[in-house]
Amino acid sequence: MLTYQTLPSRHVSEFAASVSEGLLKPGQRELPSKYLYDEVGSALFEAICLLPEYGLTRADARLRQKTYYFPIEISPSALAACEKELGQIDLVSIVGYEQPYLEGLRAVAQGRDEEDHLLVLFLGSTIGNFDRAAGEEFLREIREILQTGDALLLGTDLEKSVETQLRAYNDAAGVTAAFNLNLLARINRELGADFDLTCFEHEARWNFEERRIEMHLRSMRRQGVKIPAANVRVMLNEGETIWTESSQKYKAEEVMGMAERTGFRCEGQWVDEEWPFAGNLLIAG
Ligand code: AVI
Repeated sequence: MLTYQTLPSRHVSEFAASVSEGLLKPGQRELPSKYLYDEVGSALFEAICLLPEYGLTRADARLRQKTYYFPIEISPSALAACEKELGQIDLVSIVGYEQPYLEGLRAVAQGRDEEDHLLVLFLGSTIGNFDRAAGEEFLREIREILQTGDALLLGTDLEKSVETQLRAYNDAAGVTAAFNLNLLARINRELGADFDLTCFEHEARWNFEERRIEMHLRSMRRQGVKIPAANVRVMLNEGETIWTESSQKYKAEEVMGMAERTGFRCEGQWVDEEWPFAGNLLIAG
């Protein structure tokens, strides 16, 4: 008997439609990386941030200073954890927005007083999870919401040795593998699918042309999968992969170019000494 978790039907049908579209795509099959972050995925991502191989988060934190915070987050568990953690810090007032980023930012911007200036934080190199063109478009949309003189502090992971980058996305303890495989487990839980997780393996690749890490799930044998809530059946060949996430890596000067093309000027750039990662202070021009 199939048991589905009860979720709002709009959520299930959007998820099912994305899964169906991605898995039936000709050529490279794909699942959108935003679905990696359910409750389990968000907890695993927290664990990833503590891994010795994954230097991004510590680099980001080392470059950061105390600030007031309006967290915008689609994962309710991540938002609650953030409010709980930061709510205890003196002089930090927190109002959480459980919304997609740009919607939340619009709401914050609309609620401000005329004389208030906004400092927008987009940290942890989350921009890297968009492909380069979409990343620029995202910056452009942020710029449209801001007023001249507002600021955006943007975290961007920088290119480093391929070996180090691959280790960051294929850690020895297997946390990133669990994070990636949880996407299939989520499809099983929420869409009643029958992915056999023991027949897939996590793979991290460096794409030299696009300068990004790609996470894939490799089918270890020829196998069929049913996803009832998406009305989909897929046959996967042995060795075929499903592409689940990309993390673009940047050159420091490339970020300045992106800023200029999207209506910002780069006022400051701080690069961490232990892990090439840049905190970029962009001012809306
Ligand atoms: C959220 N994002 C910036 C992480 C990254 O590095 O692309 C997600 C992640 N995927 C695997 N490890 C971490």
